[in-house]
Amino acid sequence: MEISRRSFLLTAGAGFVGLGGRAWGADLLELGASPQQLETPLEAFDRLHTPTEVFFVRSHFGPPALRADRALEITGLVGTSLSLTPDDLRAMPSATVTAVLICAGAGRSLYEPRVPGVQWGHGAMGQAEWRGVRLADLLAKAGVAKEAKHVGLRGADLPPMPTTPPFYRSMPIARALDPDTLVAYEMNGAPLPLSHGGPLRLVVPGWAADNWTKWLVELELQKDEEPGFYMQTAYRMPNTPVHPGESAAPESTHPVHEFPVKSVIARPADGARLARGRSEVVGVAFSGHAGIDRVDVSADDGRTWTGAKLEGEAGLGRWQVFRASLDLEKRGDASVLARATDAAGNVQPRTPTWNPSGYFWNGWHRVSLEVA
Ligand SMILES: Nc1nc2c(c(=O)[nH]1)N[C@H]1C(S)=C(S)[C@@H](COP(=O)(O)O)O[C@H]1N2
Ligand SMILES: [Mo]
Repeated sequence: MEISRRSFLLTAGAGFVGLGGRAWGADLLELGASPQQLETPLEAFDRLHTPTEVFFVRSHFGPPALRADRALEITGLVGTSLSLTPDDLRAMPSATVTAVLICAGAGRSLYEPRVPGVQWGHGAMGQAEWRGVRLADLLAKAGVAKEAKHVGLRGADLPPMPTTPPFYRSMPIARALDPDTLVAYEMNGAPLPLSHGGPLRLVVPGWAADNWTKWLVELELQKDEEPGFYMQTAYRMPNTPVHPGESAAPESTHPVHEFPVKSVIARPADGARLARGRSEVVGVAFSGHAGIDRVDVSADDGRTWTGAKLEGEAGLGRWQVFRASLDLEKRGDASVLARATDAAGNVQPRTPTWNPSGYFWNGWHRVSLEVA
């Protein structure tokens, strides 16, 4: 794996301007070039909204051509098939949610033994304010037939070869009707950039990013789950732990939906050299099951913990910033850990259970330091 620190200017966002035009000490990290896989530098995880310029980018085949007026078709088991342009959506009542977008493979590189796939560190995540139309409103407009149990989700991006399966997904109708499920056209107050699925993408707070279809062109109301590789094979977890080298039978797996409770430290940075004394620890914490209840930090490998202060609104699939002060008394090597607990009682584990696709790594985040 090669990580370069070249500058990647993404399409227009919230116009974050730093000294000398440079907004961040570190730019997006390139984990793949074709298609682009870009990871957010951890220093950005000290705030409620991740600036669009440093928001991670991932897709299976790369973006389709930019077409700001690309229509969305609503088809299948509906009263009336619809074709709606982004302007049609903008003319409808809008809804706004602040929610975490996290790749199911975030943290994959930390599993031992290693699992094939993009070797993400902690940066395959971000939180944005998403604005769009409730999917429930669109479905009501089309009129959903009783037999419809799933919504097929298709994007405009196509695989490189006809033999490669397309990234077609579906979601159960109940999740589609959740008032927080949106078809978004804005991210952080600006039109959704192409790299993040513009003009239209799905927003599914609390669920992993594979459910957040980008470049959305078709919603098909159907009886069954979408067939094909990206539903039946990929994005599934074993129901009971399997050992490295083993695989689970498809019927003893479940789809990757709610992401587990997790926290990530933005500061101090791994490898930092700090002066002896009190040091501030800042980061973000979230869960796909419930709001965050508490975050604790430790400077003694988890023997004792200190409660952190939480900032922002608590909510399922929404991150809060945590802040704590730790006394680093001894000179030499040190490390700081963070551990989040959600309101449903889920506690971030020291090490998560290994799984064959390396999904949902949510172990305690450890940063190693030198105290001088
Ligand atoms: N149409 C389409 N949507 C997609 C994908 C894709 O390949 N094609 N990748 C998914 C995955 S795996 C991730 S992690 C997120 C990444 O969203 P981002 O690039 O806005 O961060 O998009 C999701 N939506
Ligand atoms: Mo992903």
